[in-house]
Amino acid sequence: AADVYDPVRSAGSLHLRAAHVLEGNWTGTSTVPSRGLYPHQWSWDSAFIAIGLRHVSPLRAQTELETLLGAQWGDGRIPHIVFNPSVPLDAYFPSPDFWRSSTAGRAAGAPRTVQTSGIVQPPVHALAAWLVHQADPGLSRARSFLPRVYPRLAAWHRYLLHRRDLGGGGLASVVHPWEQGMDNSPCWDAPLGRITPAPPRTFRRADLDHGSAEDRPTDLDYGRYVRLATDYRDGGYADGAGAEAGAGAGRFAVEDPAFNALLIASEHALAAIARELGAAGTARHARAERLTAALVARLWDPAEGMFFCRDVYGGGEGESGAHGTERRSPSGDRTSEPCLQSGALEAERRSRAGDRAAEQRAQSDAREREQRSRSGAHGTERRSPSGALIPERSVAGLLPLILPALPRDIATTLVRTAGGPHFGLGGVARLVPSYDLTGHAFDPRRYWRGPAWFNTNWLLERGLRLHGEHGRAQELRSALLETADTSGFAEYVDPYTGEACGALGFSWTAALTLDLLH
Ligand code: 9YW
Repeated sequence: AADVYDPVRSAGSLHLRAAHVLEGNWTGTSTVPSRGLYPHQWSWDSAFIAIGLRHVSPLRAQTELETLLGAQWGDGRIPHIVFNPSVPLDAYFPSPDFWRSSTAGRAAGAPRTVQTSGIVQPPVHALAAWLVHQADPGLSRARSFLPRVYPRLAAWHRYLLHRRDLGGGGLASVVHPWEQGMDNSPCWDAPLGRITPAPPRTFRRADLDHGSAEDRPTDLDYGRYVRLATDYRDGGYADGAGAEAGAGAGRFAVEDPAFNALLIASEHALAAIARELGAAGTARHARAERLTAALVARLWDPAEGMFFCRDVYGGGEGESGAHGTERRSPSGDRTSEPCLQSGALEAERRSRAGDRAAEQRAQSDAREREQRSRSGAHGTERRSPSGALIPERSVAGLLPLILPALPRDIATTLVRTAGGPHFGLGGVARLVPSYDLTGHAFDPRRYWRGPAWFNTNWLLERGLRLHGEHGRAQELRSALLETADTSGFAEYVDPYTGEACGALGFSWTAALTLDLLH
């Protein structure tokens, strides 16, 4: 029947339509995420876009990354937005006059001519550069693409691994929810709860001109985003000790599993680039493996079978947090998180069900995990602020599946968790949701609190293939292609129905569709 989706029949035209979306969003030097909502260049969007664009124009894909890297700061950071000077200031908030990069960011080496934001986004860039090179090595060599981008990518990783190791355990921290890319994820609720919001009348939300308010972050969250960004700017965008001087209203630092997994995958890609350029690359591979071990040590929760975010400034001595009550995080750390730790939740549920033995088991498991984490049983944690795990199940906690050096048992467990009740892969969910289907904050339409996104599902598809889960990868690939097609390349979709949310004709959705078609 005509209304049954047939991937073979539609593949050709899907390819053309995806390429057409990217054509329409191309500005001449880079690609906007979407014409209406996001009229500038976004950092991790550009990396995903380049990964798809390489199949239609390797030259444009190289240019996309070169334009972004052209706005890199002297300290190595790649800004999360590069502003297009021909777009009116009120088209997007926060605009260049908010970030004031060329003045407030001078000490950190912000560029003088181009205006940018001062925060970062996940480091997908070295991975993108390597994939773009591989699409047309001849063109890449003729244009010296890799020799030109390599030093910039290396400086970017140096910035993240040194200036942003705020937890002291070897991983990079994000200092703003926008940096992790999943703006209003429930993972940020507890650490954000400690931040005093900027007053609502001091800023204007341009995002509400384009998206429906029910799908977007709340005003209260927005006030906190603005406060954090203002404090960072007023501290000259300094990190670490310098940052604390500028932070008046509270501190935010989170080690996120997706951000760090992407950094590690990109470190493996940098090793491959180094080899292509005639160096050994072995030191970088070794570093990527050490980072994988640090990721497991600091963020893996064996009892929950997934990775969690670490709230670096959470759970400190005497801290009661904005919500007053101290709770236990998934690994038993103290946290000011408002919802119950899952071991405790399980004990409570079993107790209600009258299952005394299971209840005691759950309680003693929780105690054991607490002791393990207090005594630093994972071994590699240094003292300094180690914080607490945040007991919210985000898709970010599955994305380390993209890592080649992930221990086999962890990869197997992650696949099982993805297919279980919280994420519904291959079961109740059409695409893997951004947040726990059974979670207290789940909302199938509100941005990063439930809807499914194409970039995270594309990463999962890659991870499944990497770890030999070809059947599941194939299923997810088909679901992605079908949903991209039927949703009009939506920004994100309802994870159950695939119904379109946010902007249509969204660049990374089109780009990753192209990549899956190849
Ligand atoms: C915003 C551009 C960006 C993405 C982020 C996404 C959203 C910007 O859009 O943030 O104004 O909310 O959360 O991941 O890079 O597509």
